[in-house]
Amino acid sequence: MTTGKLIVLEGPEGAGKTTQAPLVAEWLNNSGHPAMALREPGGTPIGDQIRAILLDTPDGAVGEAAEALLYMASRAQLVDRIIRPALTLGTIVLLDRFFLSTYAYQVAGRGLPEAEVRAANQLAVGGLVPDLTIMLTIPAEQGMARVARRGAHDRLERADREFHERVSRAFAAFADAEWQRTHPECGPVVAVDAAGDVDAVHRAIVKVLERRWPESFARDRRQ
Ligand code: Z5A
Repeated sequence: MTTGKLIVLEGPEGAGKTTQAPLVAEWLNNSGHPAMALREPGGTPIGDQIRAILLDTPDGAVGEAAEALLYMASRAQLVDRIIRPALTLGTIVLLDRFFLSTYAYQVAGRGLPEAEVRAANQLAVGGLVPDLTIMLTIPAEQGMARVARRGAHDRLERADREFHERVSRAFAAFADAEWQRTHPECGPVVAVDAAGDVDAVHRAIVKVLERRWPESFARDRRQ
């Protein structure tokens, strides 16, 4: 493999993105494909400061437009300083959340205008399109139950039920072929059922990668 790939993991809270991203990176590294796992917001010193503002600030203190632009600022820094250089070196980047999260939370959830958010994202990523997004799907109650078992609740996780329902419906729509056709900036999206245990979800993700790039990944399994 001479150039890297940007593979995004998306889905609602508790779907297992943060659990799966390092597992997939490890599987790729063990198969001889240099890979790294990153997350949004964060992943750079400035992005980590933005993450603290976004997730630790009391409800209502960050306005909706400011919130969207802070996500974009973290993303711009991550793309410029880490993701593009890594892709140039041939690294596969497993990214926990990207622009689809902005569509789900800021556009569908908060109600910000799609065209303006899309333009801001274009400035942030400079035309970078994921090679693949794996959308982890899980019933909202099951995902929230996982998060509740974990204990800590950040500001967004405490947002009201209707907000979470709008976010869930948005994530469900992203795997739809027509939605993808009209949102080429998000690249191809493949849904994976994330309701099973950690190993089952990991195997399902690996299968998607093997099917998508058999020349790169399926061969490794036969060796
Ligand atoms: N956000 C936004 O609004 N706009 C944007 O543009 C972007 C983000 C990029 C980031 O929070 C917040 O930013 C997020 C959206 C918003 N907020 N909300 N709400 P984060 O990074 O702190 O958290 P998250 O991305 O939402 O992660 P999460 O809630 O932790 O979900 P997850 O990563 O999909 O799940 P997990 O951490 O891997 O697992 C959750 C728990 O379930 C944990 O205890 C695991 O051990 C357990 N788990 C994981 N997989 C399984 C399976 N298969 N079975 C059983 N238990 C499991």
